[in-house]
This record gives sequence, structure tokens and C-alpha cells, in this order.
Amino acid sequence: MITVGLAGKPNAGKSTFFRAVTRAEAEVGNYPFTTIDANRGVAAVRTDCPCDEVDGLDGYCGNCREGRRYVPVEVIDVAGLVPDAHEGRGLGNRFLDELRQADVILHVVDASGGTDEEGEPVEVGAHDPQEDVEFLEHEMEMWIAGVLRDNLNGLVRRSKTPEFELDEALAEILTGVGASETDVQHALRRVELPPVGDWGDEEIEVLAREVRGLSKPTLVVANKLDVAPDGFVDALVEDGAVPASAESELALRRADESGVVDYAPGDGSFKVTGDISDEQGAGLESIRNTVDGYGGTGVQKALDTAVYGTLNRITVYPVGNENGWTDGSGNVLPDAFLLRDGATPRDLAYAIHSDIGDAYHHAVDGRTKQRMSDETELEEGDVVKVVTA
Ligand SMILES: Nc1nc2c(ncn2[C@@H]2O[C@H](COP(=O)(O)OP(=O)(O)O)[C@@H](O)[C@H]2O)c(=O)[nH]1
Ligand SMILES: [Mg+2]
Repeated sequence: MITVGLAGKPNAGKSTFFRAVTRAEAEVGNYPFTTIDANRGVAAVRTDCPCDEVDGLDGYCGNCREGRRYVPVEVIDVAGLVPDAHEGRGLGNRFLDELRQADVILHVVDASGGTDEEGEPVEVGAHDPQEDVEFLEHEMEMWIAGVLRDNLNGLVRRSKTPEFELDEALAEILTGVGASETDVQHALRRVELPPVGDWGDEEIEVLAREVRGLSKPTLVVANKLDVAPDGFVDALVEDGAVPASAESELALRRADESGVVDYAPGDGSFKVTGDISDEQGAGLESIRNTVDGYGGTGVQKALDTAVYGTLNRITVYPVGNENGWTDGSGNVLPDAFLLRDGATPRDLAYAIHSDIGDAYHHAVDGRTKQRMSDETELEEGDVVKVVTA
């Protein structure tokens, strides 16, 4: 499963975001929306379910909510980070240990400017959130550079042996930061470095920056949209951030669960459906003011953008029967996999199970019912039957 790390300074809203997206929701299919432990849980990205193409289902397939399909991802609420954590400040080491497991980082920034660079409360607008954006990437780069520096002597020694391969040796060193051999190979291709024996701080930092960008891609969430000055939000959004209000999302998911509103994560708005007190009504109205201006609370959009945008994933649906799009028990579109862009039918087979991958013979397109080429690059929403030998 893809792991999304929620990172940032204390009081930015990471835990609120985490609680909102990992809430158990009985209505949302039968996913195990669970909190695995206090800071690790299962959330979901949202996409359009292809089930409305199946005759007789009337747009309802049991694995989606009126055509909205939620595909599980793991989320980690990473310990709050303060500048210079790579030197062991604050909860630095716990932070790095949790970060290692993340495929993509959602950097939760307090866009209201109501907390200083260490997360201490100040007057709203007093701290420029733009200043928070870069420090997280810098901390990650310094962490990776530190790992490289600690292992440099060994690397130089090994480089003198005949069987030495730089990318393999680096990948071994960098497994501790969660970088893959492919990440390392791509990073090496992007930088021009002298032989290992001549590396100094500069070479190490250049390499660390590339490795960080590839193995820990980051998306900024401009949180606390509901109280943030417009100028702060706009400046962050201009640099690619997704504006969000984690607190509003949490309130809406709770209200939906208790039947007070009709709201599905990722919806642009919500309907009040239950009897509410004046106080609840006022609370919901203020949430409405926030979400109406931005087409939603932004929380689901942030998760979706991290997975489908930053990580470039696509949703592919394997089926046992290419005609009814069912599994052996008749469930329509029972599974959804988040594959890398460019994945082939064989990659899908391996994502289902390594035994299925090993036994892969060919695949059938669920729409055309034709046999697919092994080189086909799958696309968002593809429905595929894998045939094993
Ligand atoms: N107004 C507003 N407050 C928020 C939002 N998200 C979080 N907060 C508040 O910010 C404070 C810190 O939130 P928390 O999630 O504990 O931050 P963390 O330290 O990053 O985990 C709490 O008082 C939250 O209620 C938001 O979207 N809007
Ligand atoms: Mg927290």
C-alpha cells in the first residue's frame, strides 16, 4: 500500500488532518478504515468508479458511494518537526524513522501564520508561512546527506574493489532513508559527480538533494484555510500548495456520520439533512463559507493530488470475469490497485500477488474484451482480466 507521511512543524494541523482522513466510515464501502496505532492509519484517495458502465447496476456497485470510489492508502502522522531536527533537536530521530516509510510527503503548513517557526502560537498573520515551506525539504536533505557522509569512508574503500557498482553501493547505504535503487540510479544520472574518492560536502549535498526529490516527493498543504489571511493562502497556492481546512473536514465527516449532513469526502459542498441546534447551524454555516470559496475543504484533494499528481499513480481494476466485471463471487469491481504511471498488465499481475505475476500469461481488456499486448501502458480506470498459465 502507498504510504503518505503527514509532516510539518508542531501545531500545523497534522493530527487533525490525520484524524479526519482515517475516521472509520461504515458507509464507505467495506474498507478497513482503521487506526493501526495512534499515528498510523488507513485513509483513501477518491476517484470515479467505472461501475456505471455496467448495465443493470444503476451506478451502484457496493464498493463505491454513488460512483465515488475510495482506494485505501496508509497515512502516518509524523512527529512534529522543528528546524535542525537532523542534528537531533526535538523529536528529530523519531521523525526521521517515521519519514523513512513514506512514499510521498504531505507537508502540512499553518497558512494562517498563527504559529511561529517552532509551532508556538502567535497572533494570526504574525508569521509568514512561506518561511516554513523550505525548511522541511532542507531537513530531509540534511538527513540524507548525513547518512551519505557517515558512510563515505566505506564507500571510498569499496570503490577500489573490481566488483564495485556505485548505484548498488549507494542504494544499500540509502535503504535506511527509504530510497530505492531506481531512485539512486535516476539521481546519479541527473548530477555530474567526480569519482567517489574526490567527493566532499558539496558533492554529497548535491546528491542528497536529488535523492530527496525522487524518494520523498513533497506536496504542501496550506492548512487552516478557514482562518488564514487570503494573501498567505494565495502565495502558497501559487507555488503549488493545496489549500485545506483539516478542522472543517473533521467536523463534516463527524456530522455526516451522525446524520446531520450529507457529505462524502472530496465533495465540493454538503447538505444539512438532520435537526440541528442553533449552535451547530452557525458552525456549519461558517464551514460553508470556507468550502464554498474553494470547492471543498481541500483535505481529500490534498490526498488525491499527492497520490495521483505528485506520485503519478493510476487506478486499475482487476476482474475475474471480463464481461460482468466481477470476481468469482459476483462482486462488481472488487479490487482497485494504485499502479505507477506506465505500468503494464504484468505489473498489475504482480501487484495482485507475486504468484499471479509469476504465472502471468496474458491479459484481457475489460472494455474491448480483446487480448492486450504485454507492452500496453495501463491507464486510469482500466478494467483488466489477468489470465494465468
Ligand atoms: N482554524 C483551524 N484550526 C485548525 C485546523 N487544523 C488544525 N487546527 C488547530 O490547530 C491546533 C493544532 O492542531 P494539531 O492537529 O494538533 O497539530 P499538529 O501538532 O500538527 O498535529 C489545534 O488546536 C487544532 O484544532 C484548521 O484547518 N483550521
Ligand atoms: Mg500532532
